[in-house]
Order: sequence, then C-alpha cells, then structure tokens
Amino acid sequence: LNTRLRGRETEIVVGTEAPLVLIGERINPSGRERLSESLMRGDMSKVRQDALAQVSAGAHAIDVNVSAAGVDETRILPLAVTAVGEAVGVPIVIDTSNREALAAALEVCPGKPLVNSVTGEESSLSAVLPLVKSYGCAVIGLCMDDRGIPKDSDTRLEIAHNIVQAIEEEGIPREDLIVDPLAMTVGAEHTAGLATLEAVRSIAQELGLNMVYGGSNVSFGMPERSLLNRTYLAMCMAAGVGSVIADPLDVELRRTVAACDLLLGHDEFAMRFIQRSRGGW
Ligand code: THG
Repeated sequence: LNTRLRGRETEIVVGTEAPLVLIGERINPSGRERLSESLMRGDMSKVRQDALAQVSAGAHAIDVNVSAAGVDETRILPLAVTAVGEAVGVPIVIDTSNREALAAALEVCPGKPLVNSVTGEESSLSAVLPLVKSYGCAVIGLCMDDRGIPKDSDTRLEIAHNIVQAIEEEGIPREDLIVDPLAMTVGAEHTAGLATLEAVRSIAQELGLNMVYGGSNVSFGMPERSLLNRTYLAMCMAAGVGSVIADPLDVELRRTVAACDLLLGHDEFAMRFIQRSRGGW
C-alpha cells in the first residue's frame, strides 16, 4: 500500500516497503518563542528559513502548524503554506484542527498535500473528509474519538477501523489514509510507549494501513529527548511505521533512520547508508 504525496517539485511515497518518510516538525510554535512572535506579526521569513533548513537536512515533507495564542490561524496558515511552497519543492503537511484555516490553506497549497488531521469523531469526519475528497489530497487519521485518546491498543485499532469505513464511504481511496496511533510521553505514563507500539503492530497486521506518528511526543518533559526519540523510532520502524513527524536537524535521528532503512531491507546495496556515512551525514 503506497500513499503518494506531491509538492511543487517532488513526489514522495509513504509505504511499508519504502524508506522512512521524514516530515519536518519545526514549523510549530509550541516551545518556540521566536517563531510564535514572527507568526503573530504575519512575518513569514522565519517560516521560509525553517522550511529550507529542514529540507537541506533531509526532510522529505514539511509539517506546517501555526497554532498559538494570538495567532489568527485562518489568516496565517495560508500565508505560511504559501511561504513554504515557495521556499521548498517538497510536499506540505497541513497541521491544524481549525476547519476554516484548513479550507483556506488547501485553497493555496501546491501539489497533493497531507491533511493533519481527522479524528474518529463524527463532527471531525463530516467536516474534514469532504475537503480531502474535493481537493484529492491524503489525510492523517488520529486514533482518538469523543472518548478521548485510548490507553489501550484495541480501542486505537477499533477507531482506525471506523476511520477507514468513513473515508471509503466518502469515496476517498484507502491508500490516501495514513493512520496515527498517537504517541504519548513516557514522562506521564511509563507504559505509553508500549501501548502505542502495540497499536502500530495491530494496525499493520489487521488493517495493513500506512502509519505516521509524532516522533518527539514520546519524550516530552524528559531528559535525553533525542535518545528516547530515536530509540522509539527504530522500534516503530521495525513494527511497520512508514513516516514520522520529527526534527530533521537531529543528526543522531538521521543516522538511526539510515541504519533502520538498511537493516529493514529498504536500502538496496546499502547505497544510501554508505553515501551518507561517507558524506559525514
Ligand atoms: N501527530 C500528528 N501531528 C502532530 C503530532 C502528532 N503535530 C504536532 C506534534 N504532534 C508533532 N510536532 C512536534 C513539534 C515539536 C515538538 C514536538 C512535536 C517539540 N518541540 C520542542 C518543545 O516543545 O520543547 C521545541 C523544539 C525546539 O525548540 O527546537 O518537542 O503526534 N499527526
């Protein structure tokens, strides 16, 4: 199963048999005061710079999230999406829970973007899926609904199943859904990593769907974040995750991705691993 995304210049494939797709997380004001301030002023220079830096480091797609107190998302998200589309040619991941902002961003977004995201709630499905259908894009389905984020993997699987049914009823092809099993921090609940990993395994086995997750979530509030993030990514890749929203400027993460791609048989003749090793990553 392959999910195709397109930017202004490049097309990428998310799939269980393909190398990991790294989606740059850095255009997100949470924890980034300077980005927040520039977004409040409607200044897109930092957004352009962050997009370029991430793609130069090896990001295959760019997540764009402008949600912060004092930012009018409906006005700013389309500006940010336009700025990223001009700065880089890779596919864009439109990260918002605001429907008006999503519609405005889709109107200006080049290529075939990934909508981040829809949940299993009826109100979310009925607002987001018609937009996904009419723009012909792909969508991330979060494994949560009106009951919140499930602690167990069975309920996550059940919600993923409900979302598949809803997208098929809407006439959206199955390959245009990427399921997010929802990674949570081990700082709040020490079994959170295990629960999400079990959800990854069962969604791969039972539904055979493509998956993505927030690669920095698992370490919120913890020391050694990079170590936790890259170790968890290796586990998730082995369990069948095809893409991650993470920090491409983290060189140790990039080394882990290259190693996992090779060890999982997704790097023929070890070409990319050897090339990157020679190039000093
Ligand atoms: N699933 C989906 N989308 C998502 C998430 C998810 N989008 C948002 C988030 N989770 C993924 N993105 C981030 C972006 C940044 C951080 C974590 C997740 C992060 N930032 C540092 C902080 O807040 O401390 C700041 C980094 C810096 O200063 O450079 O941790 O789960 N579908």
